[in-house]
Amino acid sequence: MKFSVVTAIVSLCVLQLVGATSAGYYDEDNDGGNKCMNRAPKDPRPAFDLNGAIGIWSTDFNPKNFHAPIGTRIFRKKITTPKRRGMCAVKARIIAFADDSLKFYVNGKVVGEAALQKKPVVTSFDAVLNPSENVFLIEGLNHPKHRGAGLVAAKILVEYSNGEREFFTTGLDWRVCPDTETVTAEMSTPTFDDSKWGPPGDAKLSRYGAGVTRVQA
Ligand SMILES: [Ca+2]
Repeated sequence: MKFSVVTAIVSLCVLQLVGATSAGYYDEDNDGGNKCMNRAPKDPRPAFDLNGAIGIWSTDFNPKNFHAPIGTRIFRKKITTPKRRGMCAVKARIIAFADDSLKFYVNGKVVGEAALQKKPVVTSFDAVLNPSENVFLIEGLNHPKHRGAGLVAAKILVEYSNGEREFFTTGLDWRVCPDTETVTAEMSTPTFDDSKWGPPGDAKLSRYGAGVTRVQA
């Protein structure tokens, strides 16, 4: 009886490991021969807010009153993270803030959305990552009902397979599309050339206050 219980526990652990791998958190085929340990971070997830993030928009907003033209703006950032034995990106927890709404894409898939509300909106969600190279797109909308400012901001908490974590945020190193309001699949490919896109402007996230840019841990 004792042996059976132990066997059952061991079998369950093996099944969980197989499940984690097949869920796509870790793609061995794309690992280039490196073996990444797939284990959860040791300590609880930290409190989560937008500290350190820069609110961005296209540079056609008015810096005197921060009013921006109505419409959609598309922001892009490819992030390449270290890939060595025991450390590849597994997943990300993301907090995102929008005036007035946004869709958040990771590697071409919508992973989160901040739907239009009466006030600027903050939301958080998780996303599965590729081991090293990931493309992030934010489709932000300054809605005709609300007008005024346009802004998106995000913090991306990358969790690595060895239990380490690292933050990335929106900033002036992101790119903003100058000539279309329509997201295409091509924009999310790692090889997409965004050199003709422009740098965004700093849309002053601090104007909104800390209370609206924080989610529960
Ligand atoms: Ca607005």
